[in-house]
Amino acid sequence: MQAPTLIEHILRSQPHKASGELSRILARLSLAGRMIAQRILNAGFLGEHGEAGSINVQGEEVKKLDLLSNEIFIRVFETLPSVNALGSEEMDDVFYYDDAENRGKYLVLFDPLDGSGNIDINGSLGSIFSVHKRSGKEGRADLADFLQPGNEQIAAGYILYGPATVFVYTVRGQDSVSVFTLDRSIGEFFLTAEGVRIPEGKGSYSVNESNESKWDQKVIDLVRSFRVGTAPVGKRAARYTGALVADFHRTLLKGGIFMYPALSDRPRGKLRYLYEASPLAMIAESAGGAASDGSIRTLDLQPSQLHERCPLFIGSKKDVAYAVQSLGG
Ligand code: AFP
Repeated sequence: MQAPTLIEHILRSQPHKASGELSRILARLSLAGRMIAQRILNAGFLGEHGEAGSINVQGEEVKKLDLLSNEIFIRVFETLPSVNALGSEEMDDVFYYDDAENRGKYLVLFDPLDGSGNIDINGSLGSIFSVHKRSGKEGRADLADFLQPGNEQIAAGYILYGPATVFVYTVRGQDSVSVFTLDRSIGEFFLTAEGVRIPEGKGSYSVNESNESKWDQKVIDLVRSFRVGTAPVGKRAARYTGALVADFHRTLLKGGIFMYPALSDRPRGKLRYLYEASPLAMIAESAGGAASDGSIRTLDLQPSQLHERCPLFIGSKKDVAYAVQSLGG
């Protein structure tokens, strides 16, 4: 039997009385994913590898593909007036279209190309997204509309550009995570897994161990316990790709924990709350897992800036609970 396409799945899952706006946003996100996947495939011979020559708001070197991917996200929502404004890891401030005053209630936030350090080595990359709603206001959205805790997200997901391109999403109230794989020959995503649950008691620990000298002693002990097998939840194998989406996707399917703790020179770690931690936390919880900053549930954190960072411990429920307990949270 032919598996449903992503669009069929989105429409089938939409509540009866829904206006269809969210479905259209998800459909456009899948379009952005297909366009970026194609761009990545061709980047090597189109001269689109390498640095763009600028530094982003995070103080990081911007790659050409970061900018191209960001442009793609902007373009796909231009003709969708239900989307009022955008927030992107690659843009310092909120992005408005020229007709922002007349646009709708949805806000889309995204990290257009996560793990861009992997571009030039043909490693895995990803895009992360979330959809938020403004509360009962008309006109142009303001910054405050974007500063919502993760538990207010309407939908969240990611696209992983690996050997295959996969689209993973969840919608608030459904508590179910679905995975779709792109058939490149016809440009269509097909359902490949539904109701995904993060396995318990197995999998990997995923952390950049070269940061050990900048960790708190409790983090050093925690990571060691996963490595040598003294953690009560069991021993975990070490895996780290340097692309959060790839490391998270493995954790989602195989179990274990991904960690990006606070560092002595970065007290709130490296990862961005709105663009990385919060959407993935929604996926993790919808798949029966958990996410925390070491003491507070990730989805309960209240951001005060667009580019706010937070430590992240995410994955199997018991592994995250053990991490939080070990850190004294
Ligand atoms: P880049 O997009 O700059 O490569 O950053 C990727 C990332 O935000 C996330 O995808 C990784 O998990 C994390 O940073 C890797 O950071 P380290 O290089 O410090 O381990």
